[in-house]
Amino acid sequence: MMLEIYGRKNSNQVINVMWAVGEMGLEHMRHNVTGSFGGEDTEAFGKMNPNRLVPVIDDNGFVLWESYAIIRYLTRRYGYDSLWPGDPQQAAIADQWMEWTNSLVMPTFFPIFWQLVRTPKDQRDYDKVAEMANATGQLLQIAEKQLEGKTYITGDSLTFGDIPLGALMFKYYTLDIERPSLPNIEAWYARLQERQAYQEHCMGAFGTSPEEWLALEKAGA
Ligand SMILES: N[C@@H](CCC(=O)N[C@@H](CS)C(=O)NCC(=O)O)C(=O)O
Repeated sequence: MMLEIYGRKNSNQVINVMWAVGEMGLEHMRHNVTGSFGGEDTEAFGKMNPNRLVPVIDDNGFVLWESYAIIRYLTRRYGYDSLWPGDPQQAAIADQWMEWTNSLVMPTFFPIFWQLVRTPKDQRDYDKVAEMANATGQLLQIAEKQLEGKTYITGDSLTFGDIPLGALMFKYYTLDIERPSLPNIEAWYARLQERQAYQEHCMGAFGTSPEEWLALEKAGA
């Protein structure tokens, strides 16, 4: 038995988990579920996750859903003293940035992705895109300050605190939106792009329309 991960690789929450798995070099098997692959309606999947959402993991019989809980579990178990800082206060700071990304950045930034990728061009609200891009830029000033003089979000090495925000940076810097100058974030993003696991899991092409998105998903992008 090995670690099994259920979720299509273009799902944002699956991307976060896969990046962590890749950084730790965990032997695993991933199964495509949801999106054009379907599979979330089966009895077996409903037993694993009654919400019928991805990601879900099965770690030798231990089943867990909710991507942040999964990342915390995997890094604490398999990445202790590296992706999961051994010092409890450092771990708490990593957790703080993960939660911050979830509670403030996701609801501000992700609607832009839905507008510019998952919504047909003639139905897009470009005023909303501009407004949310401006709000995202302001929010990122907070991470910009945190990254001053640091290599990664909590200090010298990558931790789980880098994962949710770091994974979003590929979308943030690929989408056609206005961005303020954020030198510390740009340098951090450049460092992330040098990491093999980031390239493999976070930099998948997502297209500029629902049709392109679907074609890339089917092609296994
Ligand atoms: N809070 C949950 C959210 C899970 C979620 O909404 N997953 C999405 C993909 S990112 C999903 O399964 N959507 C159904 C679908 O893609 O068909 C988590 O972080 O795991």
